[in-house]
Amino acid sequence: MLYPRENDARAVIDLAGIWNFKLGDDTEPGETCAMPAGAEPIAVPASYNDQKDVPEYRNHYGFAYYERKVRIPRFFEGQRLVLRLDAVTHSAKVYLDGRLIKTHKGGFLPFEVEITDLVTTGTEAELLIAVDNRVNNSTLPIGNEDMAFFGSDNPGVPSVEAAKLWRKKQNLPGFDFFNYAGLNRPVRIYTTPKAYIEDVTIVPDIDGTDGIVNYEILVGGEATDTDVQVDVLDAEGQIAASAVGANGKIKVPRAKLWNPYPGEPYLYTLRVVYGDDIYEQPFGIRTVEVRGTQFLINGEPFYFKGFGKHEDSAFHGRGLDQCLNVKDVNLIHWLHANSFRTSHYPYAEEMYELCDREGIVIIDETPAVGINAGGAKNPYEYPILEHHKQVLKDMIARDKNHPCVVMWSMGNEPDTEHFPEAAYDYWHGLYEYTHSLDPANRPVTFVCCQNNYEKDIVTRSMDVVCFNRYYGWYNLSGDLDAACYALNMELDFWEKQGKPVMITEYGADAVAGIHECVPEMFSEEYQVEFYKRQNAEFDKRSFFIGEQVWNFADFGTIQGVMRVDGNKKGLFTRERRPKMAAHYFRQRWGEIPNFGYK
Ligand code: BDP
Repeated sequence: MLYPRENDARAVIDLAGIWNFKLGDDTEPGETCAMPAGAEPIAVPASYNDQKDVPEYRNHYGFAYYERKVRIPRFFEGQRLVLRLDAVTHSAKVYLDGRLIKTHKGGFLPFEVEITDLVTTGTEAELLIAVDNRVNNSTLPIGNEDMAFFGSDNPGVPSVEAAKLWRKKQNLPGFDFFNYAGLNRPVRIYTTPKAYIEDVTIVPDIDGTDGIVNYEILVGGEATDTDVQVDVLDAEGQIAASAVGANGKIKVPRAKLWNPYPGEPYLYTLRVVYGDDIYEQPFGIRTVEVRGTQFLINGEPFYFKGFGKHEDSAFHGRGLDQCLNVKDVNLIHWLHANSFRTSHYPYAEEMYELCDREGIVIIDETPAVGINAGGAKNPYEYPILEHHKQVLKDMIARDKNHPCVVMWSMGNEPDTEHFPEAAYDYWHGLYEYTHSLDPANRPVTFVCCQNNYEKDIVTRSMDVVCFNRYYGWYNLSGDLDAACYALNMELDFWEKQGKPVMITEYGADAVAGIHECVPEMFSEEYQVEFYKRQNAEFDKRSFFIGEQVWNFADFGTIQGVMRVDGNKKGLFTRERRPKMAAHYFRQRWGEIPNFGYK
């Protein structure tokens, strides 16, 4: 799906601003819907939860209603009009003048609906969006209504069933990040001519010093007799190569490659013209490949230095915050890091555009988190497979052209121990499906859970082994000697699989400001020691291709006995102040090159 861009042929109306808002309940609205009375102001895009300090906003369960008027200017007459919603978390029902025009499931990917025939230019229409924040065993991420992951649902009385009678209905997510909801990303209306460019796919390659641009253009709408014209523009806007036709292969002589920062992340633009329509798609010329135990970018062995992140900040919740994104990218540069994983859902498209431009490498992850009931039941019996496939399809359709995206992560920490065969069938099937979806055939992985890796038969079948481990924190707590011993046992195991291996989460909570001479858990010193000791082990292993710490910054979580004011495993606080560990990594990563370290 193309990102909405303005140009000589297309206009975009951004519906950001203050909307009318009203909390509902878990009753699903039907084919028609009116805005409930008593609306309150709400900012869009942003999560609603922290915009008003009442428990009803914070802990809401069910539908919430967003409403505003939209007016399509008269001079848009004759254009095709599309309403695009970038992320409605977790599901949406969209109404225009009270009539249902679109439903969508999944809170982290865009969807759109053509409204050309549903609105009259020069008059006002009412846009109403009903947003459902509930998570359950059929959504991604998973919420398990019988068992909270980080909260406690044990009422302390003999009958859990009885307790349910007086317990308020609530989301019990199978993940620790706060269940921020609402219109988290932009809502826009864009125009195209009636005959339009529907999709652009670019698969770059390198041939000696030349760049190869394989492209495919999909067109839609009214038939025209004009052909598709494509130009490759260099960073100065000069034409570097051209072609005619809806698909083909273009050679860019002496191409400049896209390289991770501090290398140059050079960007070209594919300018597509079809009849009256124009679309300009930025792209980079670079290759990605797994060979033996190495992960190659442009043929060179790359070492991942970075983190798992979250889209999370005060007031905005999970709402798009461009200022924070720029700040984070600059902090990533400050740390001499080169990569992150979009744990645990695809991020806003604006962040990928920034990372293309700034040369930051992304492992792109779906919201498939929480497929794990700790062995209590087989999570592969949850009705999620079709939705998971849809999410993979939509994520790849959205992100396939980004040079920053080098690998797909199908999900995070599922159960692979208690139902190993079911896990294999589920994840390996999806692995093949994901490969079939990506025209550029990037490496595919998922992130293995902190469970018994010997029983797990699926992680070893991925292109890259990605594992999360908390030796010295959740297990062997406070004992870094034992932690290193266990880590080495595990590294010995992974070494035998003959795959590139990286750690995608490890870390210790550290409350900024707690200092100790003898490092103990929750102090900044312990967090540094934890990393120093384990990094020293990683450095001894040649098949080990990267370290991504958990987490870039402290983040908001569900309340529960495991968390004091959120998850504190950040290198930075939630306000982006560095902890000692940030300074430690800045030094370490400054000495580790992007290429050729292993
Ligand atoms: C891992 C999860 C991550 C959590 C982390 C933690 O992948 O989302 O935040 O543990 O507990 O299991 O800090």
